[in-house]
Parts: sequence; C-alpha cells; structure tokens
Amino acid sequence: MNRIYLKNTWIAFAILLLASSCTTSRSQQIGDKIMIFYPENFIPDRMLPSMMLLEEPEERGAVPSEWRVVPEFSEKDGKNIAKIAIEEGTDLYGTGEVLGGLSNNGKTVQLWNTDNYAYKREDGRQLYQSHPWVMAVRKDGSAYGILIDNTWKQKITLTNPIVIESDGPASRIIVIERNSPQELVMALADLTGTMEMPPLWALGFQQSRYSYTPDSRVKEIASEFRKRKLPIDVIWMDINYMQNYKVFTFDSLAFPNPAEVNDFLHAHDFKSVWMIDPGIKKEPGYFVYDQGTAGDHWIKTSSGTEYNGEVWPGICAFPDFTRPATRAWWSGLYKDFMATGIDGVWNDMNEPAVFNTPEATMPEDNLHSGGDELPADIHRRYHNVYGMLMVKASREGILDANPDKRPFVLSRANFMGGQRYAATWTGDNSSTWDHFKMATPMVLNLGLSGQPFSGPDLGGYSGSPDEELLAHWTTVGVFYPFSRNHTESKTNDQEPWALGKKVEDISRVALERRYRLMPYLYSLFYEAAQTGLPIMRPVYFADVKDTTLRKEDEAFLWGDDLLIVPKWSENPSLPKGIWRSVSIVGEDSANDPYQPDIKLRGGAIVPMGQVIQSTVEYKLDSLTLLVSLDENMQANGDLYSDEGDGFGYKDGKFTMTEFDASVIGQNTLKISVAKSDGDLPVADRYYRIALVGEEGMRYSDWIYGKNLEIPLGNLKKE
Ligand code: MIG
Repeated sequence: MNRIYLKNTWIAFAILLLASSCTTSRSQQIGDKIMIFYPENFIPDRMLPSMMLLEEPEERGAVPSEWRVVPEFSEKDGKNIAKIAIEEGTDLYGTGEVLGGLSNNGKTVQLWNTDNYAYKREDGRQLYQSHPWVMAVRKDGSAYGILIDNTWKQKITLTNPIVIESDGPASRIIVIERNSPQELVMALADLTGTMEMPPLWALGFQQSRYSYTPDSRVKEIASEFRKRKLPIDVIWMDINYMQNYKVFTFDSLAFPNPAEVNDFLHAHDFKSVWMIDPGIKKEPGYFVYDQGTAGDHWIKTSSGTEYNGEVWPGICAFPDFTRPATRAWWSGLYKDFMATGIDGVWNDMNEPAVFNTPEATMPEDNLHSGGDELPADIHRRYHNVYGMLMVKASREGILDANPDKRPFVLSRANFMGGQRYAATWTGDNSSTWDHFKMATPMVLNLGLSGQPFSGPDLGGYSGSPDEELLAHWTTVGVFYPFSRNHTESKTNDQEPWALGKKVEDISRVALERRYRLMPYLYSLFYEAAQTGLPIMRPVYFADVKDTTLRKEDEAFLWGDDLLIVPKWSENPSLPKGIWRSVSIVGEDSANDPYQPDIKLRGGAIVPMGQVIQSTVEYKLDSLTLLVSLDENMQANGDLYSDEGDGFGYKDGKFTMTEFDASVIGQNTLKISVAKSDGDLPVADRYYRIALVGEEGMRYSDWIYGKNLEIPLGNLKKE
C-alpha cells in the first residue's frame, strides 16, 4: 500500500467530513456481503496498514440500506468504544484463545498477549494471543463475523450489545454476513489468509518436556517410544539445550554436538524441534548480541536507548521485528542453526514475556522503528503483533535455509492472521481435569478464529497428572490437530509409559487410532490450508439449525465425517441423523472405557491406512475404506495425497481421490474410485471395505483396482 496515496485519501475524507459536518461514521462495501465501518476519529497513521488483512480492502460502494449489523462508535474516559447489538438467541464464538467453554456469551476477553502461567493472571481473561474477531450465529443458523482491525490493547465484552473498548485509537470494523458459520470461517480466511500446508510429520504425535537434557536423555526417550511400539514423529528440545539460555548456541556439555543428536533422531524416524526465544542476552562478545547492536536491531526505551529486560538468560535486548532489516537479520540466523539437521522451530516467550516488570512484558511506551509501510510507534500498538512478526521472520529464515521443505514453526504468542506463519499451543495449562476439559473449546474457538493448527500441552504443563487423567487426556489428545505431550521442569515424568502399563496400553491404542486415520487427517489439513475450515470443529457444525448443539464442547467433530465423543462426557448433545460407531484398530469404540467413541456420519467414506510407527512409514498402497451408507444407500468421501513435504503440490503434484459408494441391485455394494483434482494419477492399490451398519462393522477381503463390486453377503464380521 502506498502511504502517500493513503494519506491523500484520508485528507480528502477529512475535508468531506468537515464540509458535511456529518455525525455518522463512514461505511463502505468491500466484498460480497462484507462491509467496513470507520469511526469519525479514525487516525490512519496509527492504524494502517492492517496487520491482519492480506490486502487493503477495495471500496465498492455504499452499504445497502437493509444491512443489519452496524457498529456504533463512541468515546468514553479516553477509550474508543464500539457497540454492536445482537438479537436474542445469538450464540457468540471466536475471539481466539479464551477460557471457559465453547460459547462466549457473557465472557470478557482482554486482547493483550500475556505470559499467563496456569492461566492465573487476570482470571485467565488475558492469554497469549489476540484475535479481535467475534463470530455470531443466529438461531436460524445464519452467521456474521465482526473483525476489529486493531492491534492495540483492547477489551471485548460479549454481552448484548457486544462492547469493544480500545485503549488505543478508534478502529475500523469489518462485518461479514454469511448463510452459515462454515461460510463465515471461509470468508475470514479470504480476508486474513490460511495456514500453509505443514509437512506430514507435523501431524504425527510429539513428545516434549522442559527439558530433555543432556542429549543422551533425548535418545533414551526416542528409543523408548520405538521399543514400546508407541507411534510418534517428533521429540522437542526446550531451553536447556542452549549455552546459558543464549539462543542459537548449544550447551557445550549437555548438547555438544546437535547434528549428532539430529542424526540419531532421523535414523530412528524422528524429527526434532528446537526452541528459540526473542530475548537476546546482553553480553558483548555473544555473536547474536553483537550483530543486533551493530545492526541497530533492538527495541528502544521511550528515551531512545536500548531497552533491557530480564528473561531466562538474564538481562536481554529484544529484536524490533517491526523493522524489515531486523526481520531479515533474524531470518538469516536460522541458516547455520537449521544446518545441524533441525526440522522445526519453537518460538516461545514472544508476547514478549519479561520477568522483572509487574505486567510481565515491556513498557508500553517503548519504541519500535517500523519501516516500509509500517510507521514507527509505541509498544502499545505493536505488542500484540510482536509474536506474529517474529514467527513471520522465523518462518522465512527456515524456508531460506531449507527451500525444498515446508517450514514448521510453533508459536506461543500470535495475532489474527498469524496462522499464515505458525501453528500454536495454548501455553502453560495445568494437569487438572478442569484444564483438560477447557482445552477442547480453546482449540475449537482458535479454529473458528482462523487458526486450525493448535493443541494444548497434553497431560498438562504445570503439575503432574494421575493415571486416569493422563489416560483420558491422551485418548482425547490424539484428536487435537497439534498433538504433543509436554510438561514443566521438575514435574513427574509424563511420557505414555511413565505411569505404568495400563496407561501405556491405553495410549498405544489412542496413538494407533491417530496414525491409522492419518490419510483422513492429512486431507483435513489440506482442506484447512485451502479454505480456512478448521480441522477440529464444533458439533453444531453438523446441524447449524439445531440450537441444542450450540454449546456442546466435550464432543467435537473431525472434519464433517467423524464425531468424537469422550467417555467421561455425561450428556453430550449429539447431532441427529445417522452416526455409527467405528472401530479403528480393533477396539470396541462404543464400549471402551477410555477411548472416545468415534462415530462415522451416514453418507461418509473415510480412508484409513495401516498402523505405522511414524509418518516415515506412511504409505497409501493399501487402504481400508470405512463406509457408512445414508438412507439412500449412498456414501462418498475424499482422499488428499501428495509428497508429504516440499512444494510440488503447489504445481499440481497431488491427487484428490473421490470415493463413491452405492448399492446396486439388492445386494451388491459398488465403490468407484476416481480422481477429482491434481496432476498425479490415482494409484492402483488394494482396498478393503469396512461397511458400518447398525449391527457393527463387516469387512470385505482385500480387492485390487478402482471399481470395486462386493456382494453384501461376502462381507464378514472380523
Ligand atoms: O518461562 O522454555 O510455555 O512450554 O517449556 C517458561 C520453558 C518458559 C514457557 C513455555 C513452556 C516451556 C518453558 N517456557
């Protein structure tokens, strides 16, 4: 966006306002049923360019007179306020990372990225990320979204009216109207972007702790997973691998040879993710600090000197990620780091967290320099996008270092639109049933706020779970899009075997379920990357007109076709219609005391692979098709496949396979396999049909080919 042009537009607008002395705000249509509303006191220089939108919206004429959702702007006690009235019976969602159930009605959400250990600060109303986005679903299932294009500190109260209070200048607000919540989430993605396709391995199970150290412990943990045949893809390296917590260094005693650790992990079919924080130890002679000082990369105090705050390494300086030159420098630091064979990066503490201040972050009047289109401004403006700008730079650096691989970055802080750069986890939860149950609605609301790739610390971060909690958390946890067991330093061991054989055996079944369902899960990731639809979805997506489903957040959907119902869920509200229990690895889904019941939608076909120990073994040469016919004796489903890494898929190197099932005559099940998209052919492969009926599942023999005809009488109970 050209700033001179912008300024002229705004000067013209200001003159127009003065001339007409009009009191109503300015509004414009910017897309199909998408409107933008400006407060009178809008200050472009302090609000633009947008940090969340992919591009500056194009104005396309007046808001139609029948338009219903209109914000009302006002000012009170130095705060800029916008109010939006809602109709009775409207359910509110979104707003990113919030505690306390799927429904957001009645909640207050403070948008100010905060290191919030055990969610205790501000009663948990202010967490690590900010998504100024409210999703409203009316009784009839139609939906609208309110996108507040504002990075400044804000508070959103989800009452009637919805009240949005900004501590900064007044913000423009975008309202999107759609026929369903699904269409609304896709419209949000059109405006703010989608997640990039992650590498296949990032969909595998992951094990972490603060910290596995020294390096021999990392190898022990990895070997233990393989020995016990617990499927897994990734081991995580937390801050103790560094020399005195200095980022981009390795402790000379604990991790003298990171390349050797990575080689070991790769040889055992693991990938590795290593942590990088933004706080740079103020230590002349330390190459990162010296380079940062020479390049003028640090955030400044209000008086223009280098800002210093305390984090793990002691006194630190902080990169000013609003500066393009600083982002480029930061990207470059990853080159040698990744060359040790590191597969993914974990950016923590990027709210940014600072220890020695009451607010746990840096002063709001610190100064950022900006650059290109981004104006210089105070920290209060850029605080909420600090993490997002950091992971943007991290992602670019990782991509430069390994141009043929899809980057994987996990970030604790982020902002609306940040799904373009990084996946996320929900920070420092506790090993309690409360936090376990809260995790599902958190992941669901993040998914409804543009971020499909998230999960909590499975098992809980603070404290230690008992057997029951770890068992249940793992069996549900394999359905989080990002599925990682992680715990704090000095807590008990929390690996799947740590609490004995019972939990270990339960965990194995859970992990095998995730890995067998990988073809379906990968297809859901592709759909999310293309459309913005979440991977894990609220149950009400199955029937948006059934208002009894609107608050359900113990059960959830995986895509459209699988309904996941935890065993501890007492009276879950489930969608009407045909939903049949399916067994994935021989378990009795409906009656197993720990594994959630997996129900397949009538009319759906879900492809399953084999039980594998990691995605390195992922193969599609033989598939089991879970088939659940609808009332018309039909079903269909898709399978997305590509190389699992790299960017060939962007040039057509992928296949979308379509499966169609119907019953011909009285007693033959016919399944056709055809390509619906992509340049790669549909592979010839073996199929086994698992027909799901009221009385359980019946299986065919393995059949080779593309047109499968199976006499129903040939299907057998296993
Ligand atoms: O101040 O790197 O949320 O996952 O293990 C704590 C140590 C810093 C906070 C992260 C957590 C991580 C821990 N970090």
